[in-house]
Amino acid sequence: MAEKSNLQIARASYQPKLPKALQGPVKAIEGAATQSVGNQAEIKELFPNTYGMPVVEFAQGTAAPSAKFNVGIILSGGQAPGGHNVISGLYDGVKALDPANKLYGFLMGPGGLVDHKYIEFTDALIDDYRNTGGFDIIGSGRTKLEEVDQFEKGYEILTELGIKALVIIGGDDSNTNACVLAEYYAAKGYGIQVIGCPKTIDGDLKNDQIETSFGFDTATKTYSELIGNIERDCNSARKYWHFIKLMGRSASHIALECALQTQPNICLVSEEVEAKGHSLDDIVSYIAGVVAARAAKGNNFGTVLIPEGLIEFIPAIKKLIAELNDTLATEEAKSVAREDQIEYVKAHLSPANLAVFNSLPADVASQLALDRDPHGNVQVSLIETEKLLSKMVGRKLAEMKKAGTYTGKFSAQHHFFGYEGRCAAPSNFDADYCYSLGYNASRLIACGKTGYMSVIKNTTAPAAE
Ligand code: FBP
Repeated sequence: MAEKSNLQIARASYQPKLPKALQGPVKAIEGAATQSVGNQAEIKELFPNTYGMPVVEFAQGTAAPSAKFNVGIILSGGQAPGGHNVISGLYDGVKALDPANKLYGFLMGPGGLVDHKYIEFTDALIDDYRNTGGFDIIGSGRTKLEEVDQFEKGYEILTELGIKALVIIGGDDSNTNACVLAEYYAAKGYGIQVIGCPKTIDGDLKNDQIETSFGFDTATKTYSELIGNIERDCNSARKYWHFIKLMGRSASHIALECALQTQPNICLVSEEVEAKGHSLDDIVSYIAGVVAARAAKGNNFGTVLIPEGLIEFIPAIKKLIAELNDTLATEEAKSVAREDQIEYVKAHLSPANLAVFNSLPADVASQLALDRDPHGNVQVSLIETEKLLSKMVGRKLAEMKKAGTYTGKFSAQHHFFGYEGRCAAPSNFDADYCYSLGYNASRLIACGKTGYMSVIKNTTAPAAE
C-alpha cells in the first residue's frame, strides 16, 4: 500500500468496540428452534439437514477459549462499508484462539472458491485495511453457487487448505447460496461449517436478529451529506429542481432514511406507490403539483429523492414489463430487425399496456423495447428514472402553463447516488458492528455450530456515534 495520509493513520488506529459478551471467554446458549417466515413445509423439505437450527446467543463464559482451525472467507455481491472490519474481526478472533490458525480469503467473490483462487491473510495485510471502506482486500463478485460441481470444487480446496468453516458475507442472494452450500455439505457429512454474514447497503435484510444490515448506516450518511450539499446549492442559486436517484432496487429504505436526514421537498417511496396502486401519471402529477405550489411562492427550485427500483413498483409498468418480456421472448420476435422492433412491440401489446407504452418518452420506450439482459429480459435498471420523471414533469408543467395553473420556470439537474457511498470509510457504528460480526463468527466456529447465521443484535453492540 502507498504511504498513508494522516487521516488514514488516524482511522487505522481506531479500535472497534466489541459487545461485553465477546470481550473474554464465551459460553454459547442455545435458544428456540428457528423457522422460516413463510413456506415452512417446503423449505424444511428442501433443507432437511439445516432447517430449524436453534438461535445461539453468546454470554460471558469462564474458561479461556482455545481452538485450532483454519477458516475461509468470501465477500459476495455489492460493496458495503465495513466488509474489511468483518474480516479483521474474524482474523483477530481466530488468531486469539490459536496464533497458528489461518484465515484464507477467496478472491473476487464465490468464483474464487470454485476456481481455487485465494490468499492467506497476514498481520501486515489486515493492518492495512482496518476500518477502511471497500471490498478490495480480496474483491467481490456475484457468481451464484448452485451447481453440485461448484460445491465439490469448493470442497476440494477447503479440504486442501484444512478449512473447517467458510464465512460468506453477502446479501439475500449470497445468503441463499450460503444456505444451499451448507445444506449440501451437511447432507454429504463433509463437516464444513458454512456461516452467512448479512450485508447490504440497501437495508432489506431485516429480521428479529438483524435490525440493520451493515453498510446502511455509512452509505446513508454519505448520500445524505451529498444531498445536503445539493440542497444548500439549490437554496443558494434558486434555479434548479434536483432529481436524485438513490440505490436500492427492491426496497426504498435508503431513500427514506436519507429523506429523514435531509428533509427534501419530495421523497418517493416505491412500496407506497405499489400499495396505493399509483400510475406513472399519478407520480408525475404529484411532483408537478409540488413544483407549481412552490413556484406560486416564487420558489422555482427544490429536491426530489427517487428510489432506484421505483419504476418496477408502479403496477401498470410492472404489467407492461411482464408483457414485454413474454412478447419479446418468442422466436418470431427475435427475428424482427432492430429498426422494426418498436412497431412489432406496439402491434403485439394489449390495449392497456399499449397506452402505458405510448405515454412514455420515446427514449425510455425504445430502451424497454430494445435492450435485453442475457436472459432476454427488459433491462429495467438501465432506465434513468430521474431523467424520465423530470422530463414528464416538464411536459405536465407545460400543459399546466397553457391551462393557466402554473406560472413558474422549471429547470432540472439529475444525479444518481449509489457507487459514491458503497465504499466509504465505515462510520464508527459500522466499524464496531462489522468487527463484532467477524469476531462473533470466530466464536461460532470454535463451538462448532454448522450452518448457523452469524448475527449480532444491535442492542448488544456498542452505541452508535
Ligand atoms: P447487494 O444486494 O449485493 O448488497 O447489492 C445491492 C446494490 O448495492 C444495489 O443497491 C444496487 O442496485 C446493486 O447493488 C448494483 O449492483 P452492481 O454493483 O452489480 O452494479
